[in-house]
Amino acid sequence: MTIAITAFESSPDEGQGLARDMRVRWALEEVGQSYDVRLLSFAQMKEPAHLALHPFGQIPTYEEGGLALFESGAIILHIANRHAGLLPEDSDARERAVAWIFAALNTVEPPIVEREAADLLERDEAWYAARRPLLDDRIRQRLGQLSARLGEAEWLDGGFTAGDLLMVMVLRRLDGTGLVEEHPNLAAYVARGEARPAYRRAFADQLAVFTRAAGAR
Ligand code: GTB
Repeated sequence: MTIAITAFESSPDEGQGLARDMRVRWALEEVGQSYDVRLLSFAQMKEPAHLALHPFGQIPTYEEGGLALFESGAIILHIANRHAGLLPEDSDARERAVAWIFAALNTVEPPIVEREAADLLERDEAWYAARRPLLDDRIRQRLGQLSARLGEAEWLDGGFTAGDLLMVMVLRRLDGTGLVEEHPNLAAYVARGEARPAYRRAFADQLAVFTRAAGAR
């Protein structure tokens, strides 16, 4: 069955893998599923046709036959449940991998998003300078805890899982901040994720959207 996902037609990072379709692309590459990509402008994301797929008018979405999904976590979980390669066979290990999916999205990502939002929307506020170090500290606390748990292991719980995929993607949002580099084991963990052939194919495909667009201009 053909799989179709949606992605940004143009993105602030110009295809550096930060927009959330990258997670879905990477998961599909890991399990060896081909897919089509429908590129959307910001205006198209808010039109009724897209709102029928995604109530919040965002990317990514995922369509496969009669199934339409939104929310990158739900999409990754669906792919991981349907295809071998992203969740362990053992049922307890599988549930723990799902816990890491939630940890990435619900525990580690929120303070990172909060910091990004502050930089984007609150720079001119009188309290921005005072609040910013607090936001960094909230992230540092999570990274310290994650680093302690990872230790010298390659992945968070045994072999590579969808939990690692999402955790690496979430940590990549801190590129350029130096916060991940405060923990060499976390920096090496992200580098291991980025070195996976499936990641590299997904990254190249996302980047190609923007290099093609630049070439056409
Ligand atoms: N919880 C949802 C999910 O996980 O799927 C969040 C989806 C979401 O935030 N989508 C963003 C979006 O569609 C794109 S990924 N935004 C448009 C809108 O809300 O109108 C967020 C993102 C985009 C670009 C960068 N970047 O260029 O650095 C980083 C992150």
